[in-house]
Amino acid sequence: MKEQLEKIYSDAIKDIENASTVKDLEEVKGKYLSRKGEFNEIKKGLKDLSPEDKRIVGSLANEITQKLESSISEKFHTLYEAELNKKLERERIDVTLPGQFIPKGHVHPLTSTTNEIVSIFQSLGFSVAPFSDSPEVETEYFNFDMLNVPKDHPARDMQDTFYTNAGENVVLRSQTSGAQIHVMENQKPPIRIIAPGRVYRNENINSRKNNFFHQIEGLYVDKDITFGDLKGVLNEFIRIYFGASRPTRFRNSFFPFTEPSAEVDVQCIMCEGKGCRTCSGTGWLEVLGCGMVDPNVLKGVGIDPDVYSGFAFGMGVERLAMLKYAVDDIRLFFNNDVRFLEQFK
Ligand code: 2NM
Repeated sequence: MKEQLEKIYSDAIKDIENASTVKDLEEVKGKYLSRKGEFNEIKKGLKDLSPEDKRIVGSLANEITQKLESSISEKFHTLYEAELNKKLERERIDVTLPGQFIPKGHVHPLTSTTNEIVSIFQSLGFSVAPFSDSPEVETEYFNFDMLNVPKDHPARDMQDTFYTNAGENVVLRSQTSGAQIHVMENQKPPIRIIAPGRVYRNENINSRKNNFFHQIEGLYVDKDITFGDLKGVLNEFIRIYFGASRPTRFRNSFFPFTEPSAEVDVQCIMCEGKGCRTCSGTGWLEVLGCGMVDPNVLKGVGIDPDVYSGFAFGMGVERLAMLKYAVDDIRLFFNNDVRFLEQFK
C-alpha cells in the first residue's frame, strides 16, 4: 500500500507540473483529492490493515495529501496570476485617448431670460400664477372686458388682435392678464403673482416687433398698496436685472387697466445717458409698463376697491433680453440659427 501511495503521489506531482491552466489544475485536484479521488479509494482500504500498519500507512497518506494540497495551491497561484496578467493585457484600454465629441444643447436665451426674471420676482415674494403659460387663447371677455378695455378700443381691432374660429370671441391672447384675472376671481388678497407666457399681436414684423412675443406681467393686491410700493419693487427688479448702478425714471403713461399708469425707462446701456442710436438720442430705454390697478378691474373680479388696492406691471422678455445682450433684431430669437443661439451657452 505504501508503494501504491508513493506511486500515486509521484503521478500526481507529474500531473500538477503538466497542468498549464487553472482549469487543468482543477481537474488534477479532482482526480486525486476529491471524495471520489484516488486517495480516498486507498484510505477506504485502511480498515483491513493491522493497527500498526494502519498508523504508518494512515500517517503517510495524510502527509502525502497535505503535500499535494500545498503543491496544488502553489501552482494555482502561479497559473492564476499568469492568466490574470494575460487577461489584463488583452483588455487594456488607454484612458488618455480623446473621448467622442457629443454636442450638448442648452436652454434658449428667451427661456433663460424668463427664468432669471421669474426668479428675481420670486425672491421679492411673488409666485407664478397657475396656468399662466397656457392656454394661449382667451375669450374677449377675459382678454379685454375684464381689463376695462372699452368696446371700441383700437387694441380690439382685427388689425391689432388675432381672432380665431375656435369659438365666438376667442382671441389669441394679446397679454397674459387673463391669467391674473382668473387668480383674482378665485383668491382673496393678498395676491402677489407673476404671469409669464406667450402673447400675440397682429403686427407688421420688423427688427423690433414680431407677431408673437413673451410677456411677464405682475400683480400685487392687498390693503394699502401704493404707488410707492410699485416703485420700490420695480426699481429693485431693475437694479438686480441690469446691475446696481443703472438709473431709472418713471414716465406718465396710459393703460385702460391701470390708473395712474407709468412707463419705466432705464438709462441707456450703450451710451450711459449721453444719447446714441440705440436710445434714439434720448439717453433712456423703455423697459416696462405699470400702474395702479384700475378700481373697475378690481370690482369686476369681486374685490372691493374701497378696501383693497394694487399695482400691476408688464414687460416683454424679448425686449429685456435684447437690452441686456445687445441684440438688435427680435427675429434672431425665432430663426433658430445656431450661430446666434450658441452665444448663449
Ligand atoms: C401692463 C402695464 C400695466 C397689468 C394689469 C394687470 C391686471 F390683470 F391686473 F389687470 N395685469 N397686468 C398691466 C398693467 C400690464 O403691461 C405693459
